Amino acid sequence: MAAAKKIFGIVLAGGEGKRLMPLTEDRAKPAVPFGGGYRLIDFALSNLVNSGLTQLVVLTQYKSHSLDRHVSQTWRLDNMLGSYIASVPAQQRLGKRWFSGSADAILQSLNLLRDEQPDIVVVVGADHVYRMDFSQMIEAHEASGAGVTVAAIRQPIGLADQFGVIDTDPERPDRIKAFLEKPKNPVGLADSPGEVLASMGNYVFDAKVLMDAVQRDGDDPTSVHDMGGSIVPWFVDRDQAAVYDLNRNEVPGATERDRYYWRDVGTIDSFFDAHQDLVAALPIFNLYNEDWPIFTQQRNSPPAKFVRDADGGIGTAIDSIVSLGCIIAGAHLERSVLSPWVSVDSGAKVVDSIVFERASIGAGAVVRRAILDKNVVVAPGATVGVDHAADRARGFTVTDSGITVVGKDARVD
Ligand code: ADQ
Repeated sequence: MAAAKKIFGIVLAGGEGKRLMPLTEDRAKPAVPFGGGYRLIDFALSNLVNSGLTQLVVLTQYKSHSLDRHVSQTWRLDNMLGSYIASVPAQQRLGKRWFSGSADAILQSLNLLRDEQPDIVVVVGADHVYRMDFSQMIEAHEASGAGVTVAAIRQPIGLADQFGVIDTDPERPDRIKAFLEKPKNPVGLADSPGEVLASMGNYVFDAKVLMDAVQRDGDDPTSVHDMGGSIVPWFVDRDQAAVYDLNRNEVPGATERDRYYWRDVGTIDSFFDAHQDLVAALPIFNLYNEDWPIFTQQRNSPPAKFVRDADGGIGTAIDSIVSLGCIIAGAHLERSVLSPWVSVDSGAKVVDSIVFERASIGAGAVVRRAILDKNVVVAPGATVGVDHAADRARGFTVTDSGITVVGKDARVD
């Protein structure tokens, strides 16, 4: 019997996440809380671990403290048979500089690959919400004979300028004929002009091929040194890039609604919308799939509690997610997601909102279409998301679509 191939996973987690400001003011994008108790990176790591990968590194750089802490406290494989998940900061191995792009991050971490000597390397981004079984993509990669395989999903053409857009040859639909990183004038798919085939930012490489590629890229002064901007196009130009459409992927327990679900939550609007996908009675993305769990830190916290207030007002929540440690006292929540240890007092209303850990919302306050970061205090009777001019005047971010974001530790009077 042939020895099993050794597979190594690299999670690219150094992105700055500028378009998620102010949520990324103090933390790397992969550490942004999501869905109550999770961090964005939990989705990538859960998918890799559920796919059977047990040697994983997380390459960090920008404001990585909270990300490092989350990875080291939560993602502990027990080192049996060499399993581990390690968070690796930019180490300046090639001179005193940070990573200049995602390919450079791998180049500067090549010692990890030299030490482990894997056969196959799976490289993934850290800031998407989805389920995917990478073992099926690895099989497809090996069958294709290509140097790299790029995971892809159809996306609306209006979003094409955020993605690598893939064109395939109808004669050989698994090969990438052309790859344009974030094109301004994209062409829609022949069978669906309103869509493009977008790279998910997840790649499978033969290890040696990846090592050669990032080294060659590092020697090229004209390169932008990132995976989508330089590495993938190099393989495409040599007819060495294959595509793996997520619609081929079968994840245990997936529902008809979420089997082809993938969201880049890189903007406040997309982050907000992805939360709305969680809260409906029939969620578009189902967190309750025990066959392909999304793992996160398990806290020693009491359950959420809903109580009457002193005047007999009833604490209620409809179409909402309420995490451990929350107390809802005579207040009403609707289509909202609360992280652990949030308190909401008498008569307050929280509608269409996302509230991070340890925020507190005082009696009679109204929070509407808003995101409140960690430790935000909304004073009794105050409002957020009700008067956008007043929100802006208080220094809060308000998006064009009318979502108000209140940064960490702020007090709202
Ligand atoms: P982007 O996400 O815009 O597009 P990039 O900024 O390179 O590309 O980020 C990719 C991943 O690498 C993210 O997880 C990010 O956190 C991480 N990263 C970025 N710079 C890094 C660095 N210096 N060190 C470590 N990690 C770093 C990419 C692809 C597109 C694809 C989209 C899908 O380039 O082709 O369509 O992802 O969202």
